[in-house]
Formats: sequence, structure tokens, C-alpha cells
Amino acid sequence: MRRVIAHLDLDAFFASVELQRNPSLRGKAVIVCGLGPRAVVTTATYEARRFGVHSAMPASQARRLCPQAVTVAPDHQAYRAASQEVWNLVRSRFEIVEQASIDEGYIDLSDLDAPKGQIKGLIAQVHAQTGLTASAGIGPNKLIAKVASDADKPAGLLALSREMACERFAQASPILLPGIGPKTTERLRSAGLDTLARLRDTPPERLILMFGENQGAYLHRRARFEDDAALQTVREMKSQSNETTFNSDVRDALSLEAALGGLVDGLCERLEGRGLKGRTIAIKVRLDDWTNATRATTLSEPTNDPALVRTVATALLRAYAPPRPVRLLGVRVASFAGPGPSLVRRASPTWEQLELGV
Ligand code: TTP
Ligand code: MG
Repeated sequence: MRRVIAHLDLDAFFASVELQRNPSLRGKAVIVCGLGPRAVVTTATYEARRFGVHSAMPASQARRLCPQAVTVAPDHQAYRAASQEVWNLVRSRFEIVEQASIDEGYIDLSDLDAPKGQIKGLIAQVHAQTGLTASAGIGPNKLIAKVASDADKPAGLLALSREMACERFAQASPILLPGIGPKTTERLRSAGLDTLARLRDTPPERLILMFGENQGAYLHRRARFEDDAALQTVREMKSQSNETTFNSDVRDALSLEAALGGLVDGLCERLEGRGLKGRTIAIKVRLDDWTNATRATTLSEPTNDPALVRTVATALLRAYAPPRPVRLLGVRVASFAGPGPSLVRRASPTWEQLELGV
């Protein structure tokens, strides 16, 4: 069966939403980042990227690289609203859609005529309706669609067969491929396998010797742009959490408990809104030396009651008694049950943590 998959990804998403609201920023270097000392760049316009600014870079470094840039504090509510508008539109035009993050997702076009024209039409409508530009890639599987959408940003539209993808990215580093991270890339490089062409030409047995059965075979398939992953159109939501990184590490138990209370309130409000109640309550603590601890308790009945969650979470925190100053504190509710839906549309991940420097 012939598969045709598209990957759609909005260009410089958070920054583009800011430009919509404030057109005087158009054409300028704009960096979206928090204000705290540990803030990192969430994204930047392509004008700022020319100076080397990129996502996840410390904001201080970005300002040094591009001092003339306008910095804007992130407004996640606005980004969620813009994202929802875009993905509602996508779902109104296509049946099989996997939203993979706040600004990207996959569309199955296998049963449609003129798939490239369909995606062109979608991108035009997204632009007309929201002012946002998007890039898309089209290919016989998710891997090729994703790599193709990244290859010609911004406002790119690239359709590639597997053979074309192999040829076009032959000299690229293996890190180009989602699923191959920096550690694997480094191991490959030290074995002389620094391009996709070299990786592709390596006998799978050698990769299996180096990386084991599963990962070796996986690398062999990836390098050949083979991928049979299905679109995940729904996902079971397993847990919900809320966490924060402090601007400076916190020692004092009362301050930690107060922060925990705020996190619990935010989380319970979200659970209530989604009709979810959970039996497991957990806390997560990251210390100033970056060690992490989690502690959890399971109740006999599911809850989203802030008073109860707060009592349980506070007890867990007191029992753990952080031995060092705390960098990050989080709370999680899991084991959902009860009246709420257990199957929920895949939620967009939040980037609040990243922006705060986690
Ligand atoms: P991306 O799609 O990775 O980036 P982008 O849309 O800003 O730029 P482009 O796609 O044109 O390369 O991520 C989407 C949004 O997610 C981005 O606008 C901001 C947020 N984000 C972070 O907050 N931190 C990160 O490290 C990354 C990669 C993204
Ligand atoms: Mg994007």
C-alpha cells in the first residue's frame, strides 16, 4: 500500500505569533525569552537566527550575539490559542492527523488526489486565517516528511521519495535524523561514520555489533530513510504535571511548601477543566547539583481536589526533606480514573519549563 505522509511545522512559531500582534516587529530580529537569570530562548525570528541565536540558548548569550534584537516575554496562552486555531483548521480539512507538538504534526494523504496541492491549499488557508507561515514536507513515511519540512524553512514545501531523500541528505550528519541524538552521532563519528551515506553503506552486522540488535537495525533503517511508524491520532493521557524552576535555588522549607501549593492549584484547575481525577500523587525535586528525586503516594480514590493533593504533596516533600537547595519543584497526578475521559486528544507539550531554563 502506497503511503503519502505530510509533516507541517509553523515557522518561528512563538515569534510569528508575536509579529501578528505587533506588526512593527516585522522584519526585525526578535527573540522570545523569559526575563529571569536562567531564561533560555524559546525561539527567534529568522532575522535573529542569522546571528547564531537559536532555541534553548541562554537568553544572556543570545543578547550578546544579537544586541539589537527586540526581546519579547513568552505568552503561552496566545501560543496555545494560535496553535488550536491552526490544528482545528487542519482537522477540518483532513481526516487522519497527528498533532506532534504545539506547532507541528503529521497528515495522512494516502487516499487523496494531488497531495502536494492539498498541502499548498492548507498552508495558504493557514496564512489567510492566522497570518502564520508554515513549512511542509511530503514523503512516503513520517521520517522523510519531517526531514523534508525542516530542509527548506521558512515557507518551504518539499516532496521527496525515499531515493531522493537518500541522495539529497547523503553528506548530512546522522544527527539530521530525528531519533539519532548527539551521543549516537558522536559514537558513529568516532567509528568514521560521519555522514548518512557512510552510515547507509555500513553492513547492518557492524552496526549491530556496535549498538546491539535493536538499535543497530534501527540505525540501518533510519539511514536508508525507512520508517513504518503509524500516525498516532489519539493517545492515552497517563498523567498531568506542573513544575517550576526557581530563579535562584530555594533552601527554606516554608518557601518550598508555598511554591508547591501554587503548583498544586494550577495543576488541579487543569485536571478539573479536563474532567480528570487521579489516584497517584507525586512530587519531583531537582537539587542545585542537578540530582533528581521523585516521591509518590497512591490513594484509594481518585482526586483532583487541591486541598487533598496539597496535603499529600506537602507530606511527600516533608518526608523527603531536600538535603540541598532546590532548583526545580514539580507535582504530578497520575492513574486517572472516574468520570473523566481516559482517551483524550494528544496534548501539546508545554515549553514553559524550557523557557525557565530547566
Ligand atoms: P520549533 O518548531 O522547533 O521552532 P520554531 O517554530 O520556532 O522555528 P522553525 O520551526 O521555523 O525552525 O518549535 C516550536 C515552538 O516551540 C517555538 O516557536 C518555541 C517552542 N520551543 C521552545 O520553547 N524551546 C525549544 O527549545 C524549542 C526547540 C521550541
Ligand atoms: Mg516550528
